[in-house]
Amino acid sequence: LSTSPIREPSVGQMDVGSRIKRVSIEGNIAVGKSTFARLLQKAGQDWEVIPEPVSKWQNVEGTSQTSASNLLDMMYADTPRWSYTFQTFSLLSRLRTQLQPPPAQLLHSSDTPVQVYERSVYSDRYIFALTMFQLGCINATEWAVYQDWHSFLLEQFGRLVQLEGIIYLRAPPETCMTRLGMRGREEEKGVKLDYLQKLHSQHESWLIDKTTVLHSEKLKQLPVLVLDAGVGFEKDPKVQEMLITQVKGFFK
Ligand code: TTP
Repeated sequence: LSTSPIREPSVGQMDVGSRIKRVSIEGNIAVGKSTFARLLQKAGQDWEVIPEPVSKWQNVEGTSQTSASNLLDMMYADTPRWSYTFQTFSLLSRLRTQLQPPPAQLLHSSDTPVQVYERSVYSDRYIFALTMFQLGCINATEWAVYQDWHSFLLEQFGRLVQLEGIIYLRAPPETCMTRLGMRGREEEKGVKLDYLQKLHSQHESWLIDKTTVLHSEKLKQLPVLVLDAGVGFEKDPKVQEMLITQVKGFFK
């Protein structure tokens, strides 16, 4: 287990407007973001985890005329038809969840309160929507409309969900493929290794090589903590402790 040799400023060195620091956990599908988020929650009372609203995507509320639908399933079953709709909805549901006011105990905590997001509005755009556009599953018009929505929503609300850092759980796509198979989420049955490889390269371009063209310079300068998630950490207390120590160092 090791961290990346890339040296970044720590979160604590950043000029933070509020006492609460916001950090997102990024990484490939099935790398273990939720497991890691739960670990963080257990390790620090001043850390609140905001889970990803996957269940909302699996159960989009119906109206009096329509029944509920599973948009995640629809997206995997007919990707070119549903990717744009999926990305627009995931952006909306994520923003709505992340805009909820923090619990009072977090605001009044004496230490450094941290909100941990599972993914962010940035991975929505620069990992998934961009990949779908590059694969031809979102057309040029849909991509333009999506980006327009994204930029507008961030102009309006970005300040309230602004990140001070990113934790990148990095693992080979083959490892993620194995973990994805083990968890057996019904909708993901058709996911192939080459899709995970593409998403992996997208994470690398954004968070390691910094070659993704981002909408803001500030975003490019966010500190990134790279953690090796290739080693299974779910059941190994020693590995967990090592990872937590690295995260605590990042917050100093
Ligand atoms: P992930 O956000 O990768 O969540 P996960 O449950 O795989 O995370 P982990 O196992 O690391 O805890 O993706 C959830 C599902 O939604 C996955 O099938 C990919 C899909 N998805 C998209 O297609 N587009 C998106 O923008 C997002 C955020 C997810």
